[in-house]
Amino acid sequence: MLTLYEFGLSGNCHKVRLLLSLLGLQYQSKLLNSAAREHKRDDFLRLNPFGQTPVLTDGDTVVRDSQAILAYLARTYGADDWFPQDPAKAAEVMSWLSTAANEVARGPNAMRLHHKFGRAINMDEATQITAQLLSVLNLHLRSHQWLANNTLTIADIAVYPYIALVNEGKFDIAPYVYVQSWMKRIEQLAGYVSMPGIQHFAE
Ligand SMILES: N[C@@H](CCC(=O)N[C@@H](CS)C(=O)NCC(=O)O)C(=O)O
Repeated sequence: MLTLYEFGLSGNCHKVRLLLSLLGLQYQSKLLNSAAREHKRDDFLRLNPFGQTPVLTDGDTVVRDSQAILAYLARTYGADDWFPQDPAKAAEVMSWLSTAANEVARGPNAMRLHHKFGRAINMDEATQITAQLLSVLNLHLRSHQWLANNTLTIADIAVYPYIALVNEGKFDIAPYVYVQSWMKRIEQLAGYVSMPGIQHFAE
């Protein structure tokens, strides 16, 4: 049985929900109460010593970190394209997983944490990272349908949520038309699931 320990409003948790749904996998959701700091309790810290969601358990296997969970699910339950065995293709996916953990986290995720949850951040830095990230994505997606290997992979799933939530960080995505078309393609996938706050581009 797959169990996802999650926060309802977390984009990192949404990556996992989205892939679980696209793969048609059943799972049990354990919603943690962040206000009650359930993610800092001993029983949860045994699963993730960083005290962060998401965490996925699959029988005795415990996986922390959204990128690691996507990789685990893809290799365990998905077709090879999702996260290929081929080293060069895997590296291309990995490069975008790193972008999700770095630029996406320090840019659009940080801006949303500030505007939606009141987190103190360096706004100039986060805005500059977000603008550069969206420019890079827009240029890439001008000539590619998907982020890696010209096919849908976990790279798209890892980067998508905080870009789709960028309006909650008060960043204007209007100029980035190729990014919007990519988000529309993701929204139209069979099994797509949304979350509160996501801006939709598909009619
Ligand atoms: N690199 C981690 C980051 C996880 C993360 O920052 N989780 C947030 C929710 S989106 C969290 O649990 N924050 C609570 C805390 O850090 O105390 C991942 O991708 O899963």
